[in-house]
Amino acid sequence: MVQTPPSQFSDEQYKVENPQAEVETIIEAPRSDTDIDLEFLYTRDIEFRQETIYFIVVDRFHDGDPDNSEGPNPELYDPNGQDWGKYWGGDLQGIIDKLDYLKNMGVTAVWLTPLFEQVEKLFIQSAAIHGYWTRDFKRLNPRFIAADDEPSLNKSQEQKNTVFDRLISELHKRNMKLVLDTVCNHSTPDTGDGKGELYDDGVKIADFNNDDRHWYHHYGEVTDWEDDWQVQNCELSGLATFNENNIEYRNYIKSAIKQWLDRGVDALRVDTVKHMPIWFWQEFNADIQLHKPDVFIFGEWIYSHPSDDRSVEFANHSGMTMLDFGLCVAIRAALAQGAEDGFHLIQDILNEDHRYNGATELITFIDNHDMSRFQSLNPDPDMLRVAIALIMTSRGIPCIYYGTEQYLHNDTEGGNDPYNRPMMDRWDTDTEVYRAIRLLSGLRRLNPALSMGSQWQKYITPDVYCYVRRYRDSICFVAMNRGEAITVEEVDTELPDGEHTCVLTHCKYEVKDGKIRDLQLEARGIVVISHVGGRIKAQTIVRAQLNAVQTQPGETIVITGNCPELGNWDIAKAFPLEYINPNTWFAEIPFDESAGKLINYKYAMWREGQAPLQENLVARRWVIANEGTVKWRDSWSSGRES
Ligand SMILES: [Ca+2]
Ligand SMILES: [Ca+2]
Repeated sequence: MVQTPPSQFSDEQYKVENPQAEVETIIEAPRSDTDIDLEFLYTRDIEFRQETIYFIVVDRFHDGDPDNSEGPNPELYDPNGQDWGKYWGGDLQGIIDKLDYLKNMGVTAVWLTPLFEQVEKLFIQSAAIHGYWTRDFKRLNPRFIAADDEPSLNKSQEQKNTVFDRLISELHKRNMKLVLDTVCNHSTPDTGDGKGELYDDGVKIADFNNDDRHWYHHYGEVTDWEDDWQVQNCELSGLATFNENNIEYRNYIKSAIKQWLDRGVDALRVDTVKHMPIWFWQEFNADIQLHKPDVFIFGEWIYSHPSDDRSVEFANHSGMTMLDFGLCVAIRAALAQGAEDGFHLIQDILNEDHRYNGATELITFIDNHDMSRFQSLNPDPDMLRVAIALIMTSRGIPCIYYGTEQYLHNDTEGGNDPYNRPMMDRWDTDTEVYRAIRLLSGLRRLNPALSMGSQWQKYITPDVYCYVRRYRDSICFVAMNRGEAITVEEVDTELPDGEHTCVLTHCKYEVKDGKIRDLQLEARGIVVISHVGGRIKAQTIVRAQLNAVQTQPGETIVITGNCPELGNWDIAKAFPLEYINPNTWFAEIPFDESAGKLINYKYAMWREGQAPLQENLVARRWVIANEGTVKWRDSWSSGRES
C-alpha cells in the first residue's frame, strides 16, 4: 500500500520515514492546554501598539558583571573590545543596570538578542555573540548570567533566582516588557565541534552528522534564492536546518518557548521566518498563544515588502506580525541616502498598507544588527532625528536599535556587520534623539491616533512631508523637512481651531479652518501637534478589526448585534467603526451591561440614501469577557463564493 503524504508536504519534502517508528520518544508530546477555564480564551489579549521597542545586542550593551565575561571558553572573549568576532562582555546585569536610563528615554519593551546557550567555537572568525547559533534552547548563555547562576531552565524553575529572573522582575516593576528572540529554523554551523549538535536542557537529542531520527534537512546550501522550495528546505551559511516535518522537533521547540513564557517573557521575536513553511508558523503560533493568549509575536521576514506576495501572506496568515523592511528601506533611501524622490518613497510604501490586515501592528525601524546603521549612511544627527520622529509618529510599532540615541556608529567597511554592533560607550540623557524618543514615546501612549489610527498625507514634496494620524476625535499632525528651511503656504491639519503647541519644540501654531498657514519648517525641522479626544472606558473593551471590505466615500462600517452596546439589532444604533485604510476598519467597543455574556454580532455597511448592506451570514457569536481587553479579527463576509 502506498501511503500518501499529507497535502502540506510535497513528495520531495516528505523525506522523513516515520521518525517515531522503533525509537523511543525523547520529547514527550505536550500536554493538552485545553483543560482550562474557557473564560480564559475570551479574556486576555495584548495591545502592543502603544509600545516603544528598544533592540539590544546583549554582548555589546553593558558589562554589568566582569566575572562572567570569559565564559566557558576564554578564547572567545576579547576584554579590549577590538576583535569584532569575539564576545566583549555585555550581559543581563548590564541591562538591569541601565533600565532606568531606558525607562527615562520612554522605552517600554526591550528586545534582546537570543539568550540561549550557543556553540563555543569560532566559525569564520566569529563567535556566536549574536545568539543565533543555539545548542540548547533550554539553557542560558553562561556569559549573560552570574557565574554561579544555574543556566538550566528546569533546574532554576522553582527558585527563579537567576539574573534572568531579576531582569524580568525589574522590567515588570517599571511597566516594561521583555521580547525574547528565538530561531526555529536552524541550530548551529559546522565549527569542527559537531554541526547541529542539539541539547534538551543538557541532554543530547540531535546531531546533524548522525541524524538517524531525522531532526534535520540534508539538502545542502541554498543555491537559487528564487526557488521557494530551496529557501525553505536548504541551508543558510552552513547552518544545520531543522526538519519541521518531525513532530519531535516541533514538540521540543514549542516546549522550550512555553517554558520561557512561563518564566515571565512578554513577547517573542522570531528569526528567519521566510525559511519555514507557513503551516509550521500557524501551528507554532496557535499552540504558543493557547498557552499564553496575551503574548505578542513578530517575525523577521528578511526584506519583506508590500509588493512581495509571500511576505504579505505571512503577515496576514501566519498568526504573527512582522518587521517592516519595506518601510525601513524607503526611510533609509529617502532620509539617509538622499534619494531624489525623497518622502514619496515612504508614501509609496504606506499607500500599500491595504495589502496588510494589520498595518498598524507592523514593527517599524530604520536599522538593525544585519545592516549598516543609519548614521553610517548619513552622519547628520538632525537627519537621524527626522527618521526617528517618522517611525515614532507613523503607523506601526517603532523599534530603536541600541545606541541610536547616542549617535553610536562605526563606519569601517561602510558600517556593515560586524561594525554595526559597537559597544555602547555613552549614556547621555540629554541628546536630541534621546529627548525626541522620550517625548514621542509618551505621546504614543497618550494619543490613540498615533498607536491605532489612520494616516493621511496632507502635503508632500521630496523634501517636505506633512501627515495626520486620526482615531475618532484624536488627531496628531506631523510635519518634517529633510531639506533646507522652507515655508509651506498652507496645510490642512484637521486640528480644532485655535492655538496649538508643538510637542518637540514648544513653538505655537495657529489653526484656522483646520489649516496652518505659512508653516515655517527649519532645515531638518519637525513639528508634532497632538490633540487627544475622548478615550473609550468600560469594564470590557473589545478591539474589533474588520478586513477585506471595500467601501466608497460616504459608506461606513458599523457593528450590530443582540446586546444594548451594539444597538439590540437596531441598525440605527449600531456601533460605528473607524476607517484605517482601504482594507481595515477598527473600533474599541465598550461593554458594561453585556460583560460576561454570550452575544451575537455582525458587521454592516451604512450607505447614504440606501438600505444598509449587512454581512451575509447568520451571526458571529462570542462570550464577552468579564473584564479586560479582547480582540476580534474578522473578515467581511459577503456570503458569495469568490
Ligand atoms: Ca560580563
Ligand atoms: Ca528551513
